[in-house]
Amino acid sequence: SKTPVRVAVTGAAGQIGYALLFRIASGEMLGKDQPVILQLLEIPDEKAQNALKGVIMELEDCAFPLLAGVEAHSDPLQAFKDTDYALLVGARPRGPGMERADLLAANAQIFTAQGKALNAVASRNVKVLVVGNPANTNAYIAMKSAPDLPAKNFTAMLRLDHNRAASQLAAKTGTAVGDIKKLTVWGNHSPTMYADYRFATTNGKSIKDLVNDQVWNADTFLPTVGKRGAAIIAARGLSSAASAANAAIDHMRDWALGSNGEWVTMGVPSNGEYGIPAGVVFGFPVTTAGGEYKIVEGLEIDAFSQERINITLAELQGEQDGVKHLL
Ligand code: NAX
Repeated sequence: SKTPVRVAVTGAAGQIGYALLFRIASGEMLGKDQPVILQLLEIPDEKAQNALKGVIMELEDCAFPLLAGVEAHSDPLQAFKDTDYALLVGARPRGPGMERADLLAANAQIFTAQGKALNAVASRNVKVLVVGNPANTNAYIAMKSAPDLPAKNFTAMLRLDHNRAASQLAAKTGTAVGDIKKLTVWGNHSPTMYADYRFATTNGKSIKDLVNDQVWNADTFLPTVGKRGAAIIAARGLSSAASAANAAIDHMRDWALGSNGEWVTMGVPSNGEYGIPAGVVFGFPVTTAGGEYKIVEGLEIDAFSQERINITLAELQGEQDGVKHLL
């Protein structure tokens, strides 16, 4: 059988962690033939470490045949040792009265330290997914703090936005969500993201032609996808967790195992594609194969799309400028 791979997960005792770890351990992320060792990180706080112990007891009690080991850590230098995959879920949430700049600064501290730790001890080919918000900027910070690792291996999660958009389009067109192809979400994981179905098909038919309603696109579809996280908080009293964990699994699985030619959305550092300045971690359409992603190039950007892309890019550059002095 295959040699186990190491998967680090931060924020492992949080609610996304609780929806994520069991699926990684059951083989849904890296394949049903791939043993994994989970290297879990939580803050040193006693309550968090105790909660982590409880999660580990439950992982043990699942008796997953693919789970070759579980470790609990409070130091990223230990949690990231030799890790092949790192899912950075833990982040500082916005507290009452906290300004945006404070939030950025608190997270800059976390992701600078974690980027440095990855740089020091992780596998030289570690694949990093940042889920913790602000996800794109946190991925940018970690990437900048890990100069010895390939920048392209630092990615941010836009897949939840992608999946949310797919589900809205399936409902609108009365087709199965699994039949939707060539959808993408540009930009920042925030309400400014631009879910773009101009190239998308369902059962091979153009969704743009089927919908044929630009007012619905601008006034219903985009706000529904953009505010979906808030709608879930309003309904559930808690932020999305199972769907976020599912998107993290989708992102990593497709990156590791390939998308079979299908488009998926990943937040990845730009090389200048579509006029996005190099280094900005931006949601792009990508295809994946052989453990690598490739940005889909050559798509036409119309005036409406350019305007949307400019808005989400400006927001990201604002975040980036807000942390520059801390890097
Ligand atoms: P929880 O508050 O339930 O869990 C977060 C956990 O992270 C806590 O147990 C906390 O102790 C831990 N933590 C905090 N700082 C840490 C650090 N420096 N090292 C290790 N662990 C640390 O939040 P949860 O609902 O699980 O959400 C986690 C993050 O995902 C949040 O930042 C959230 O905003 C973000 N999300 C991102 C999404 C995306 O699409 N990119 C969607 C879902 C989610 O909102």
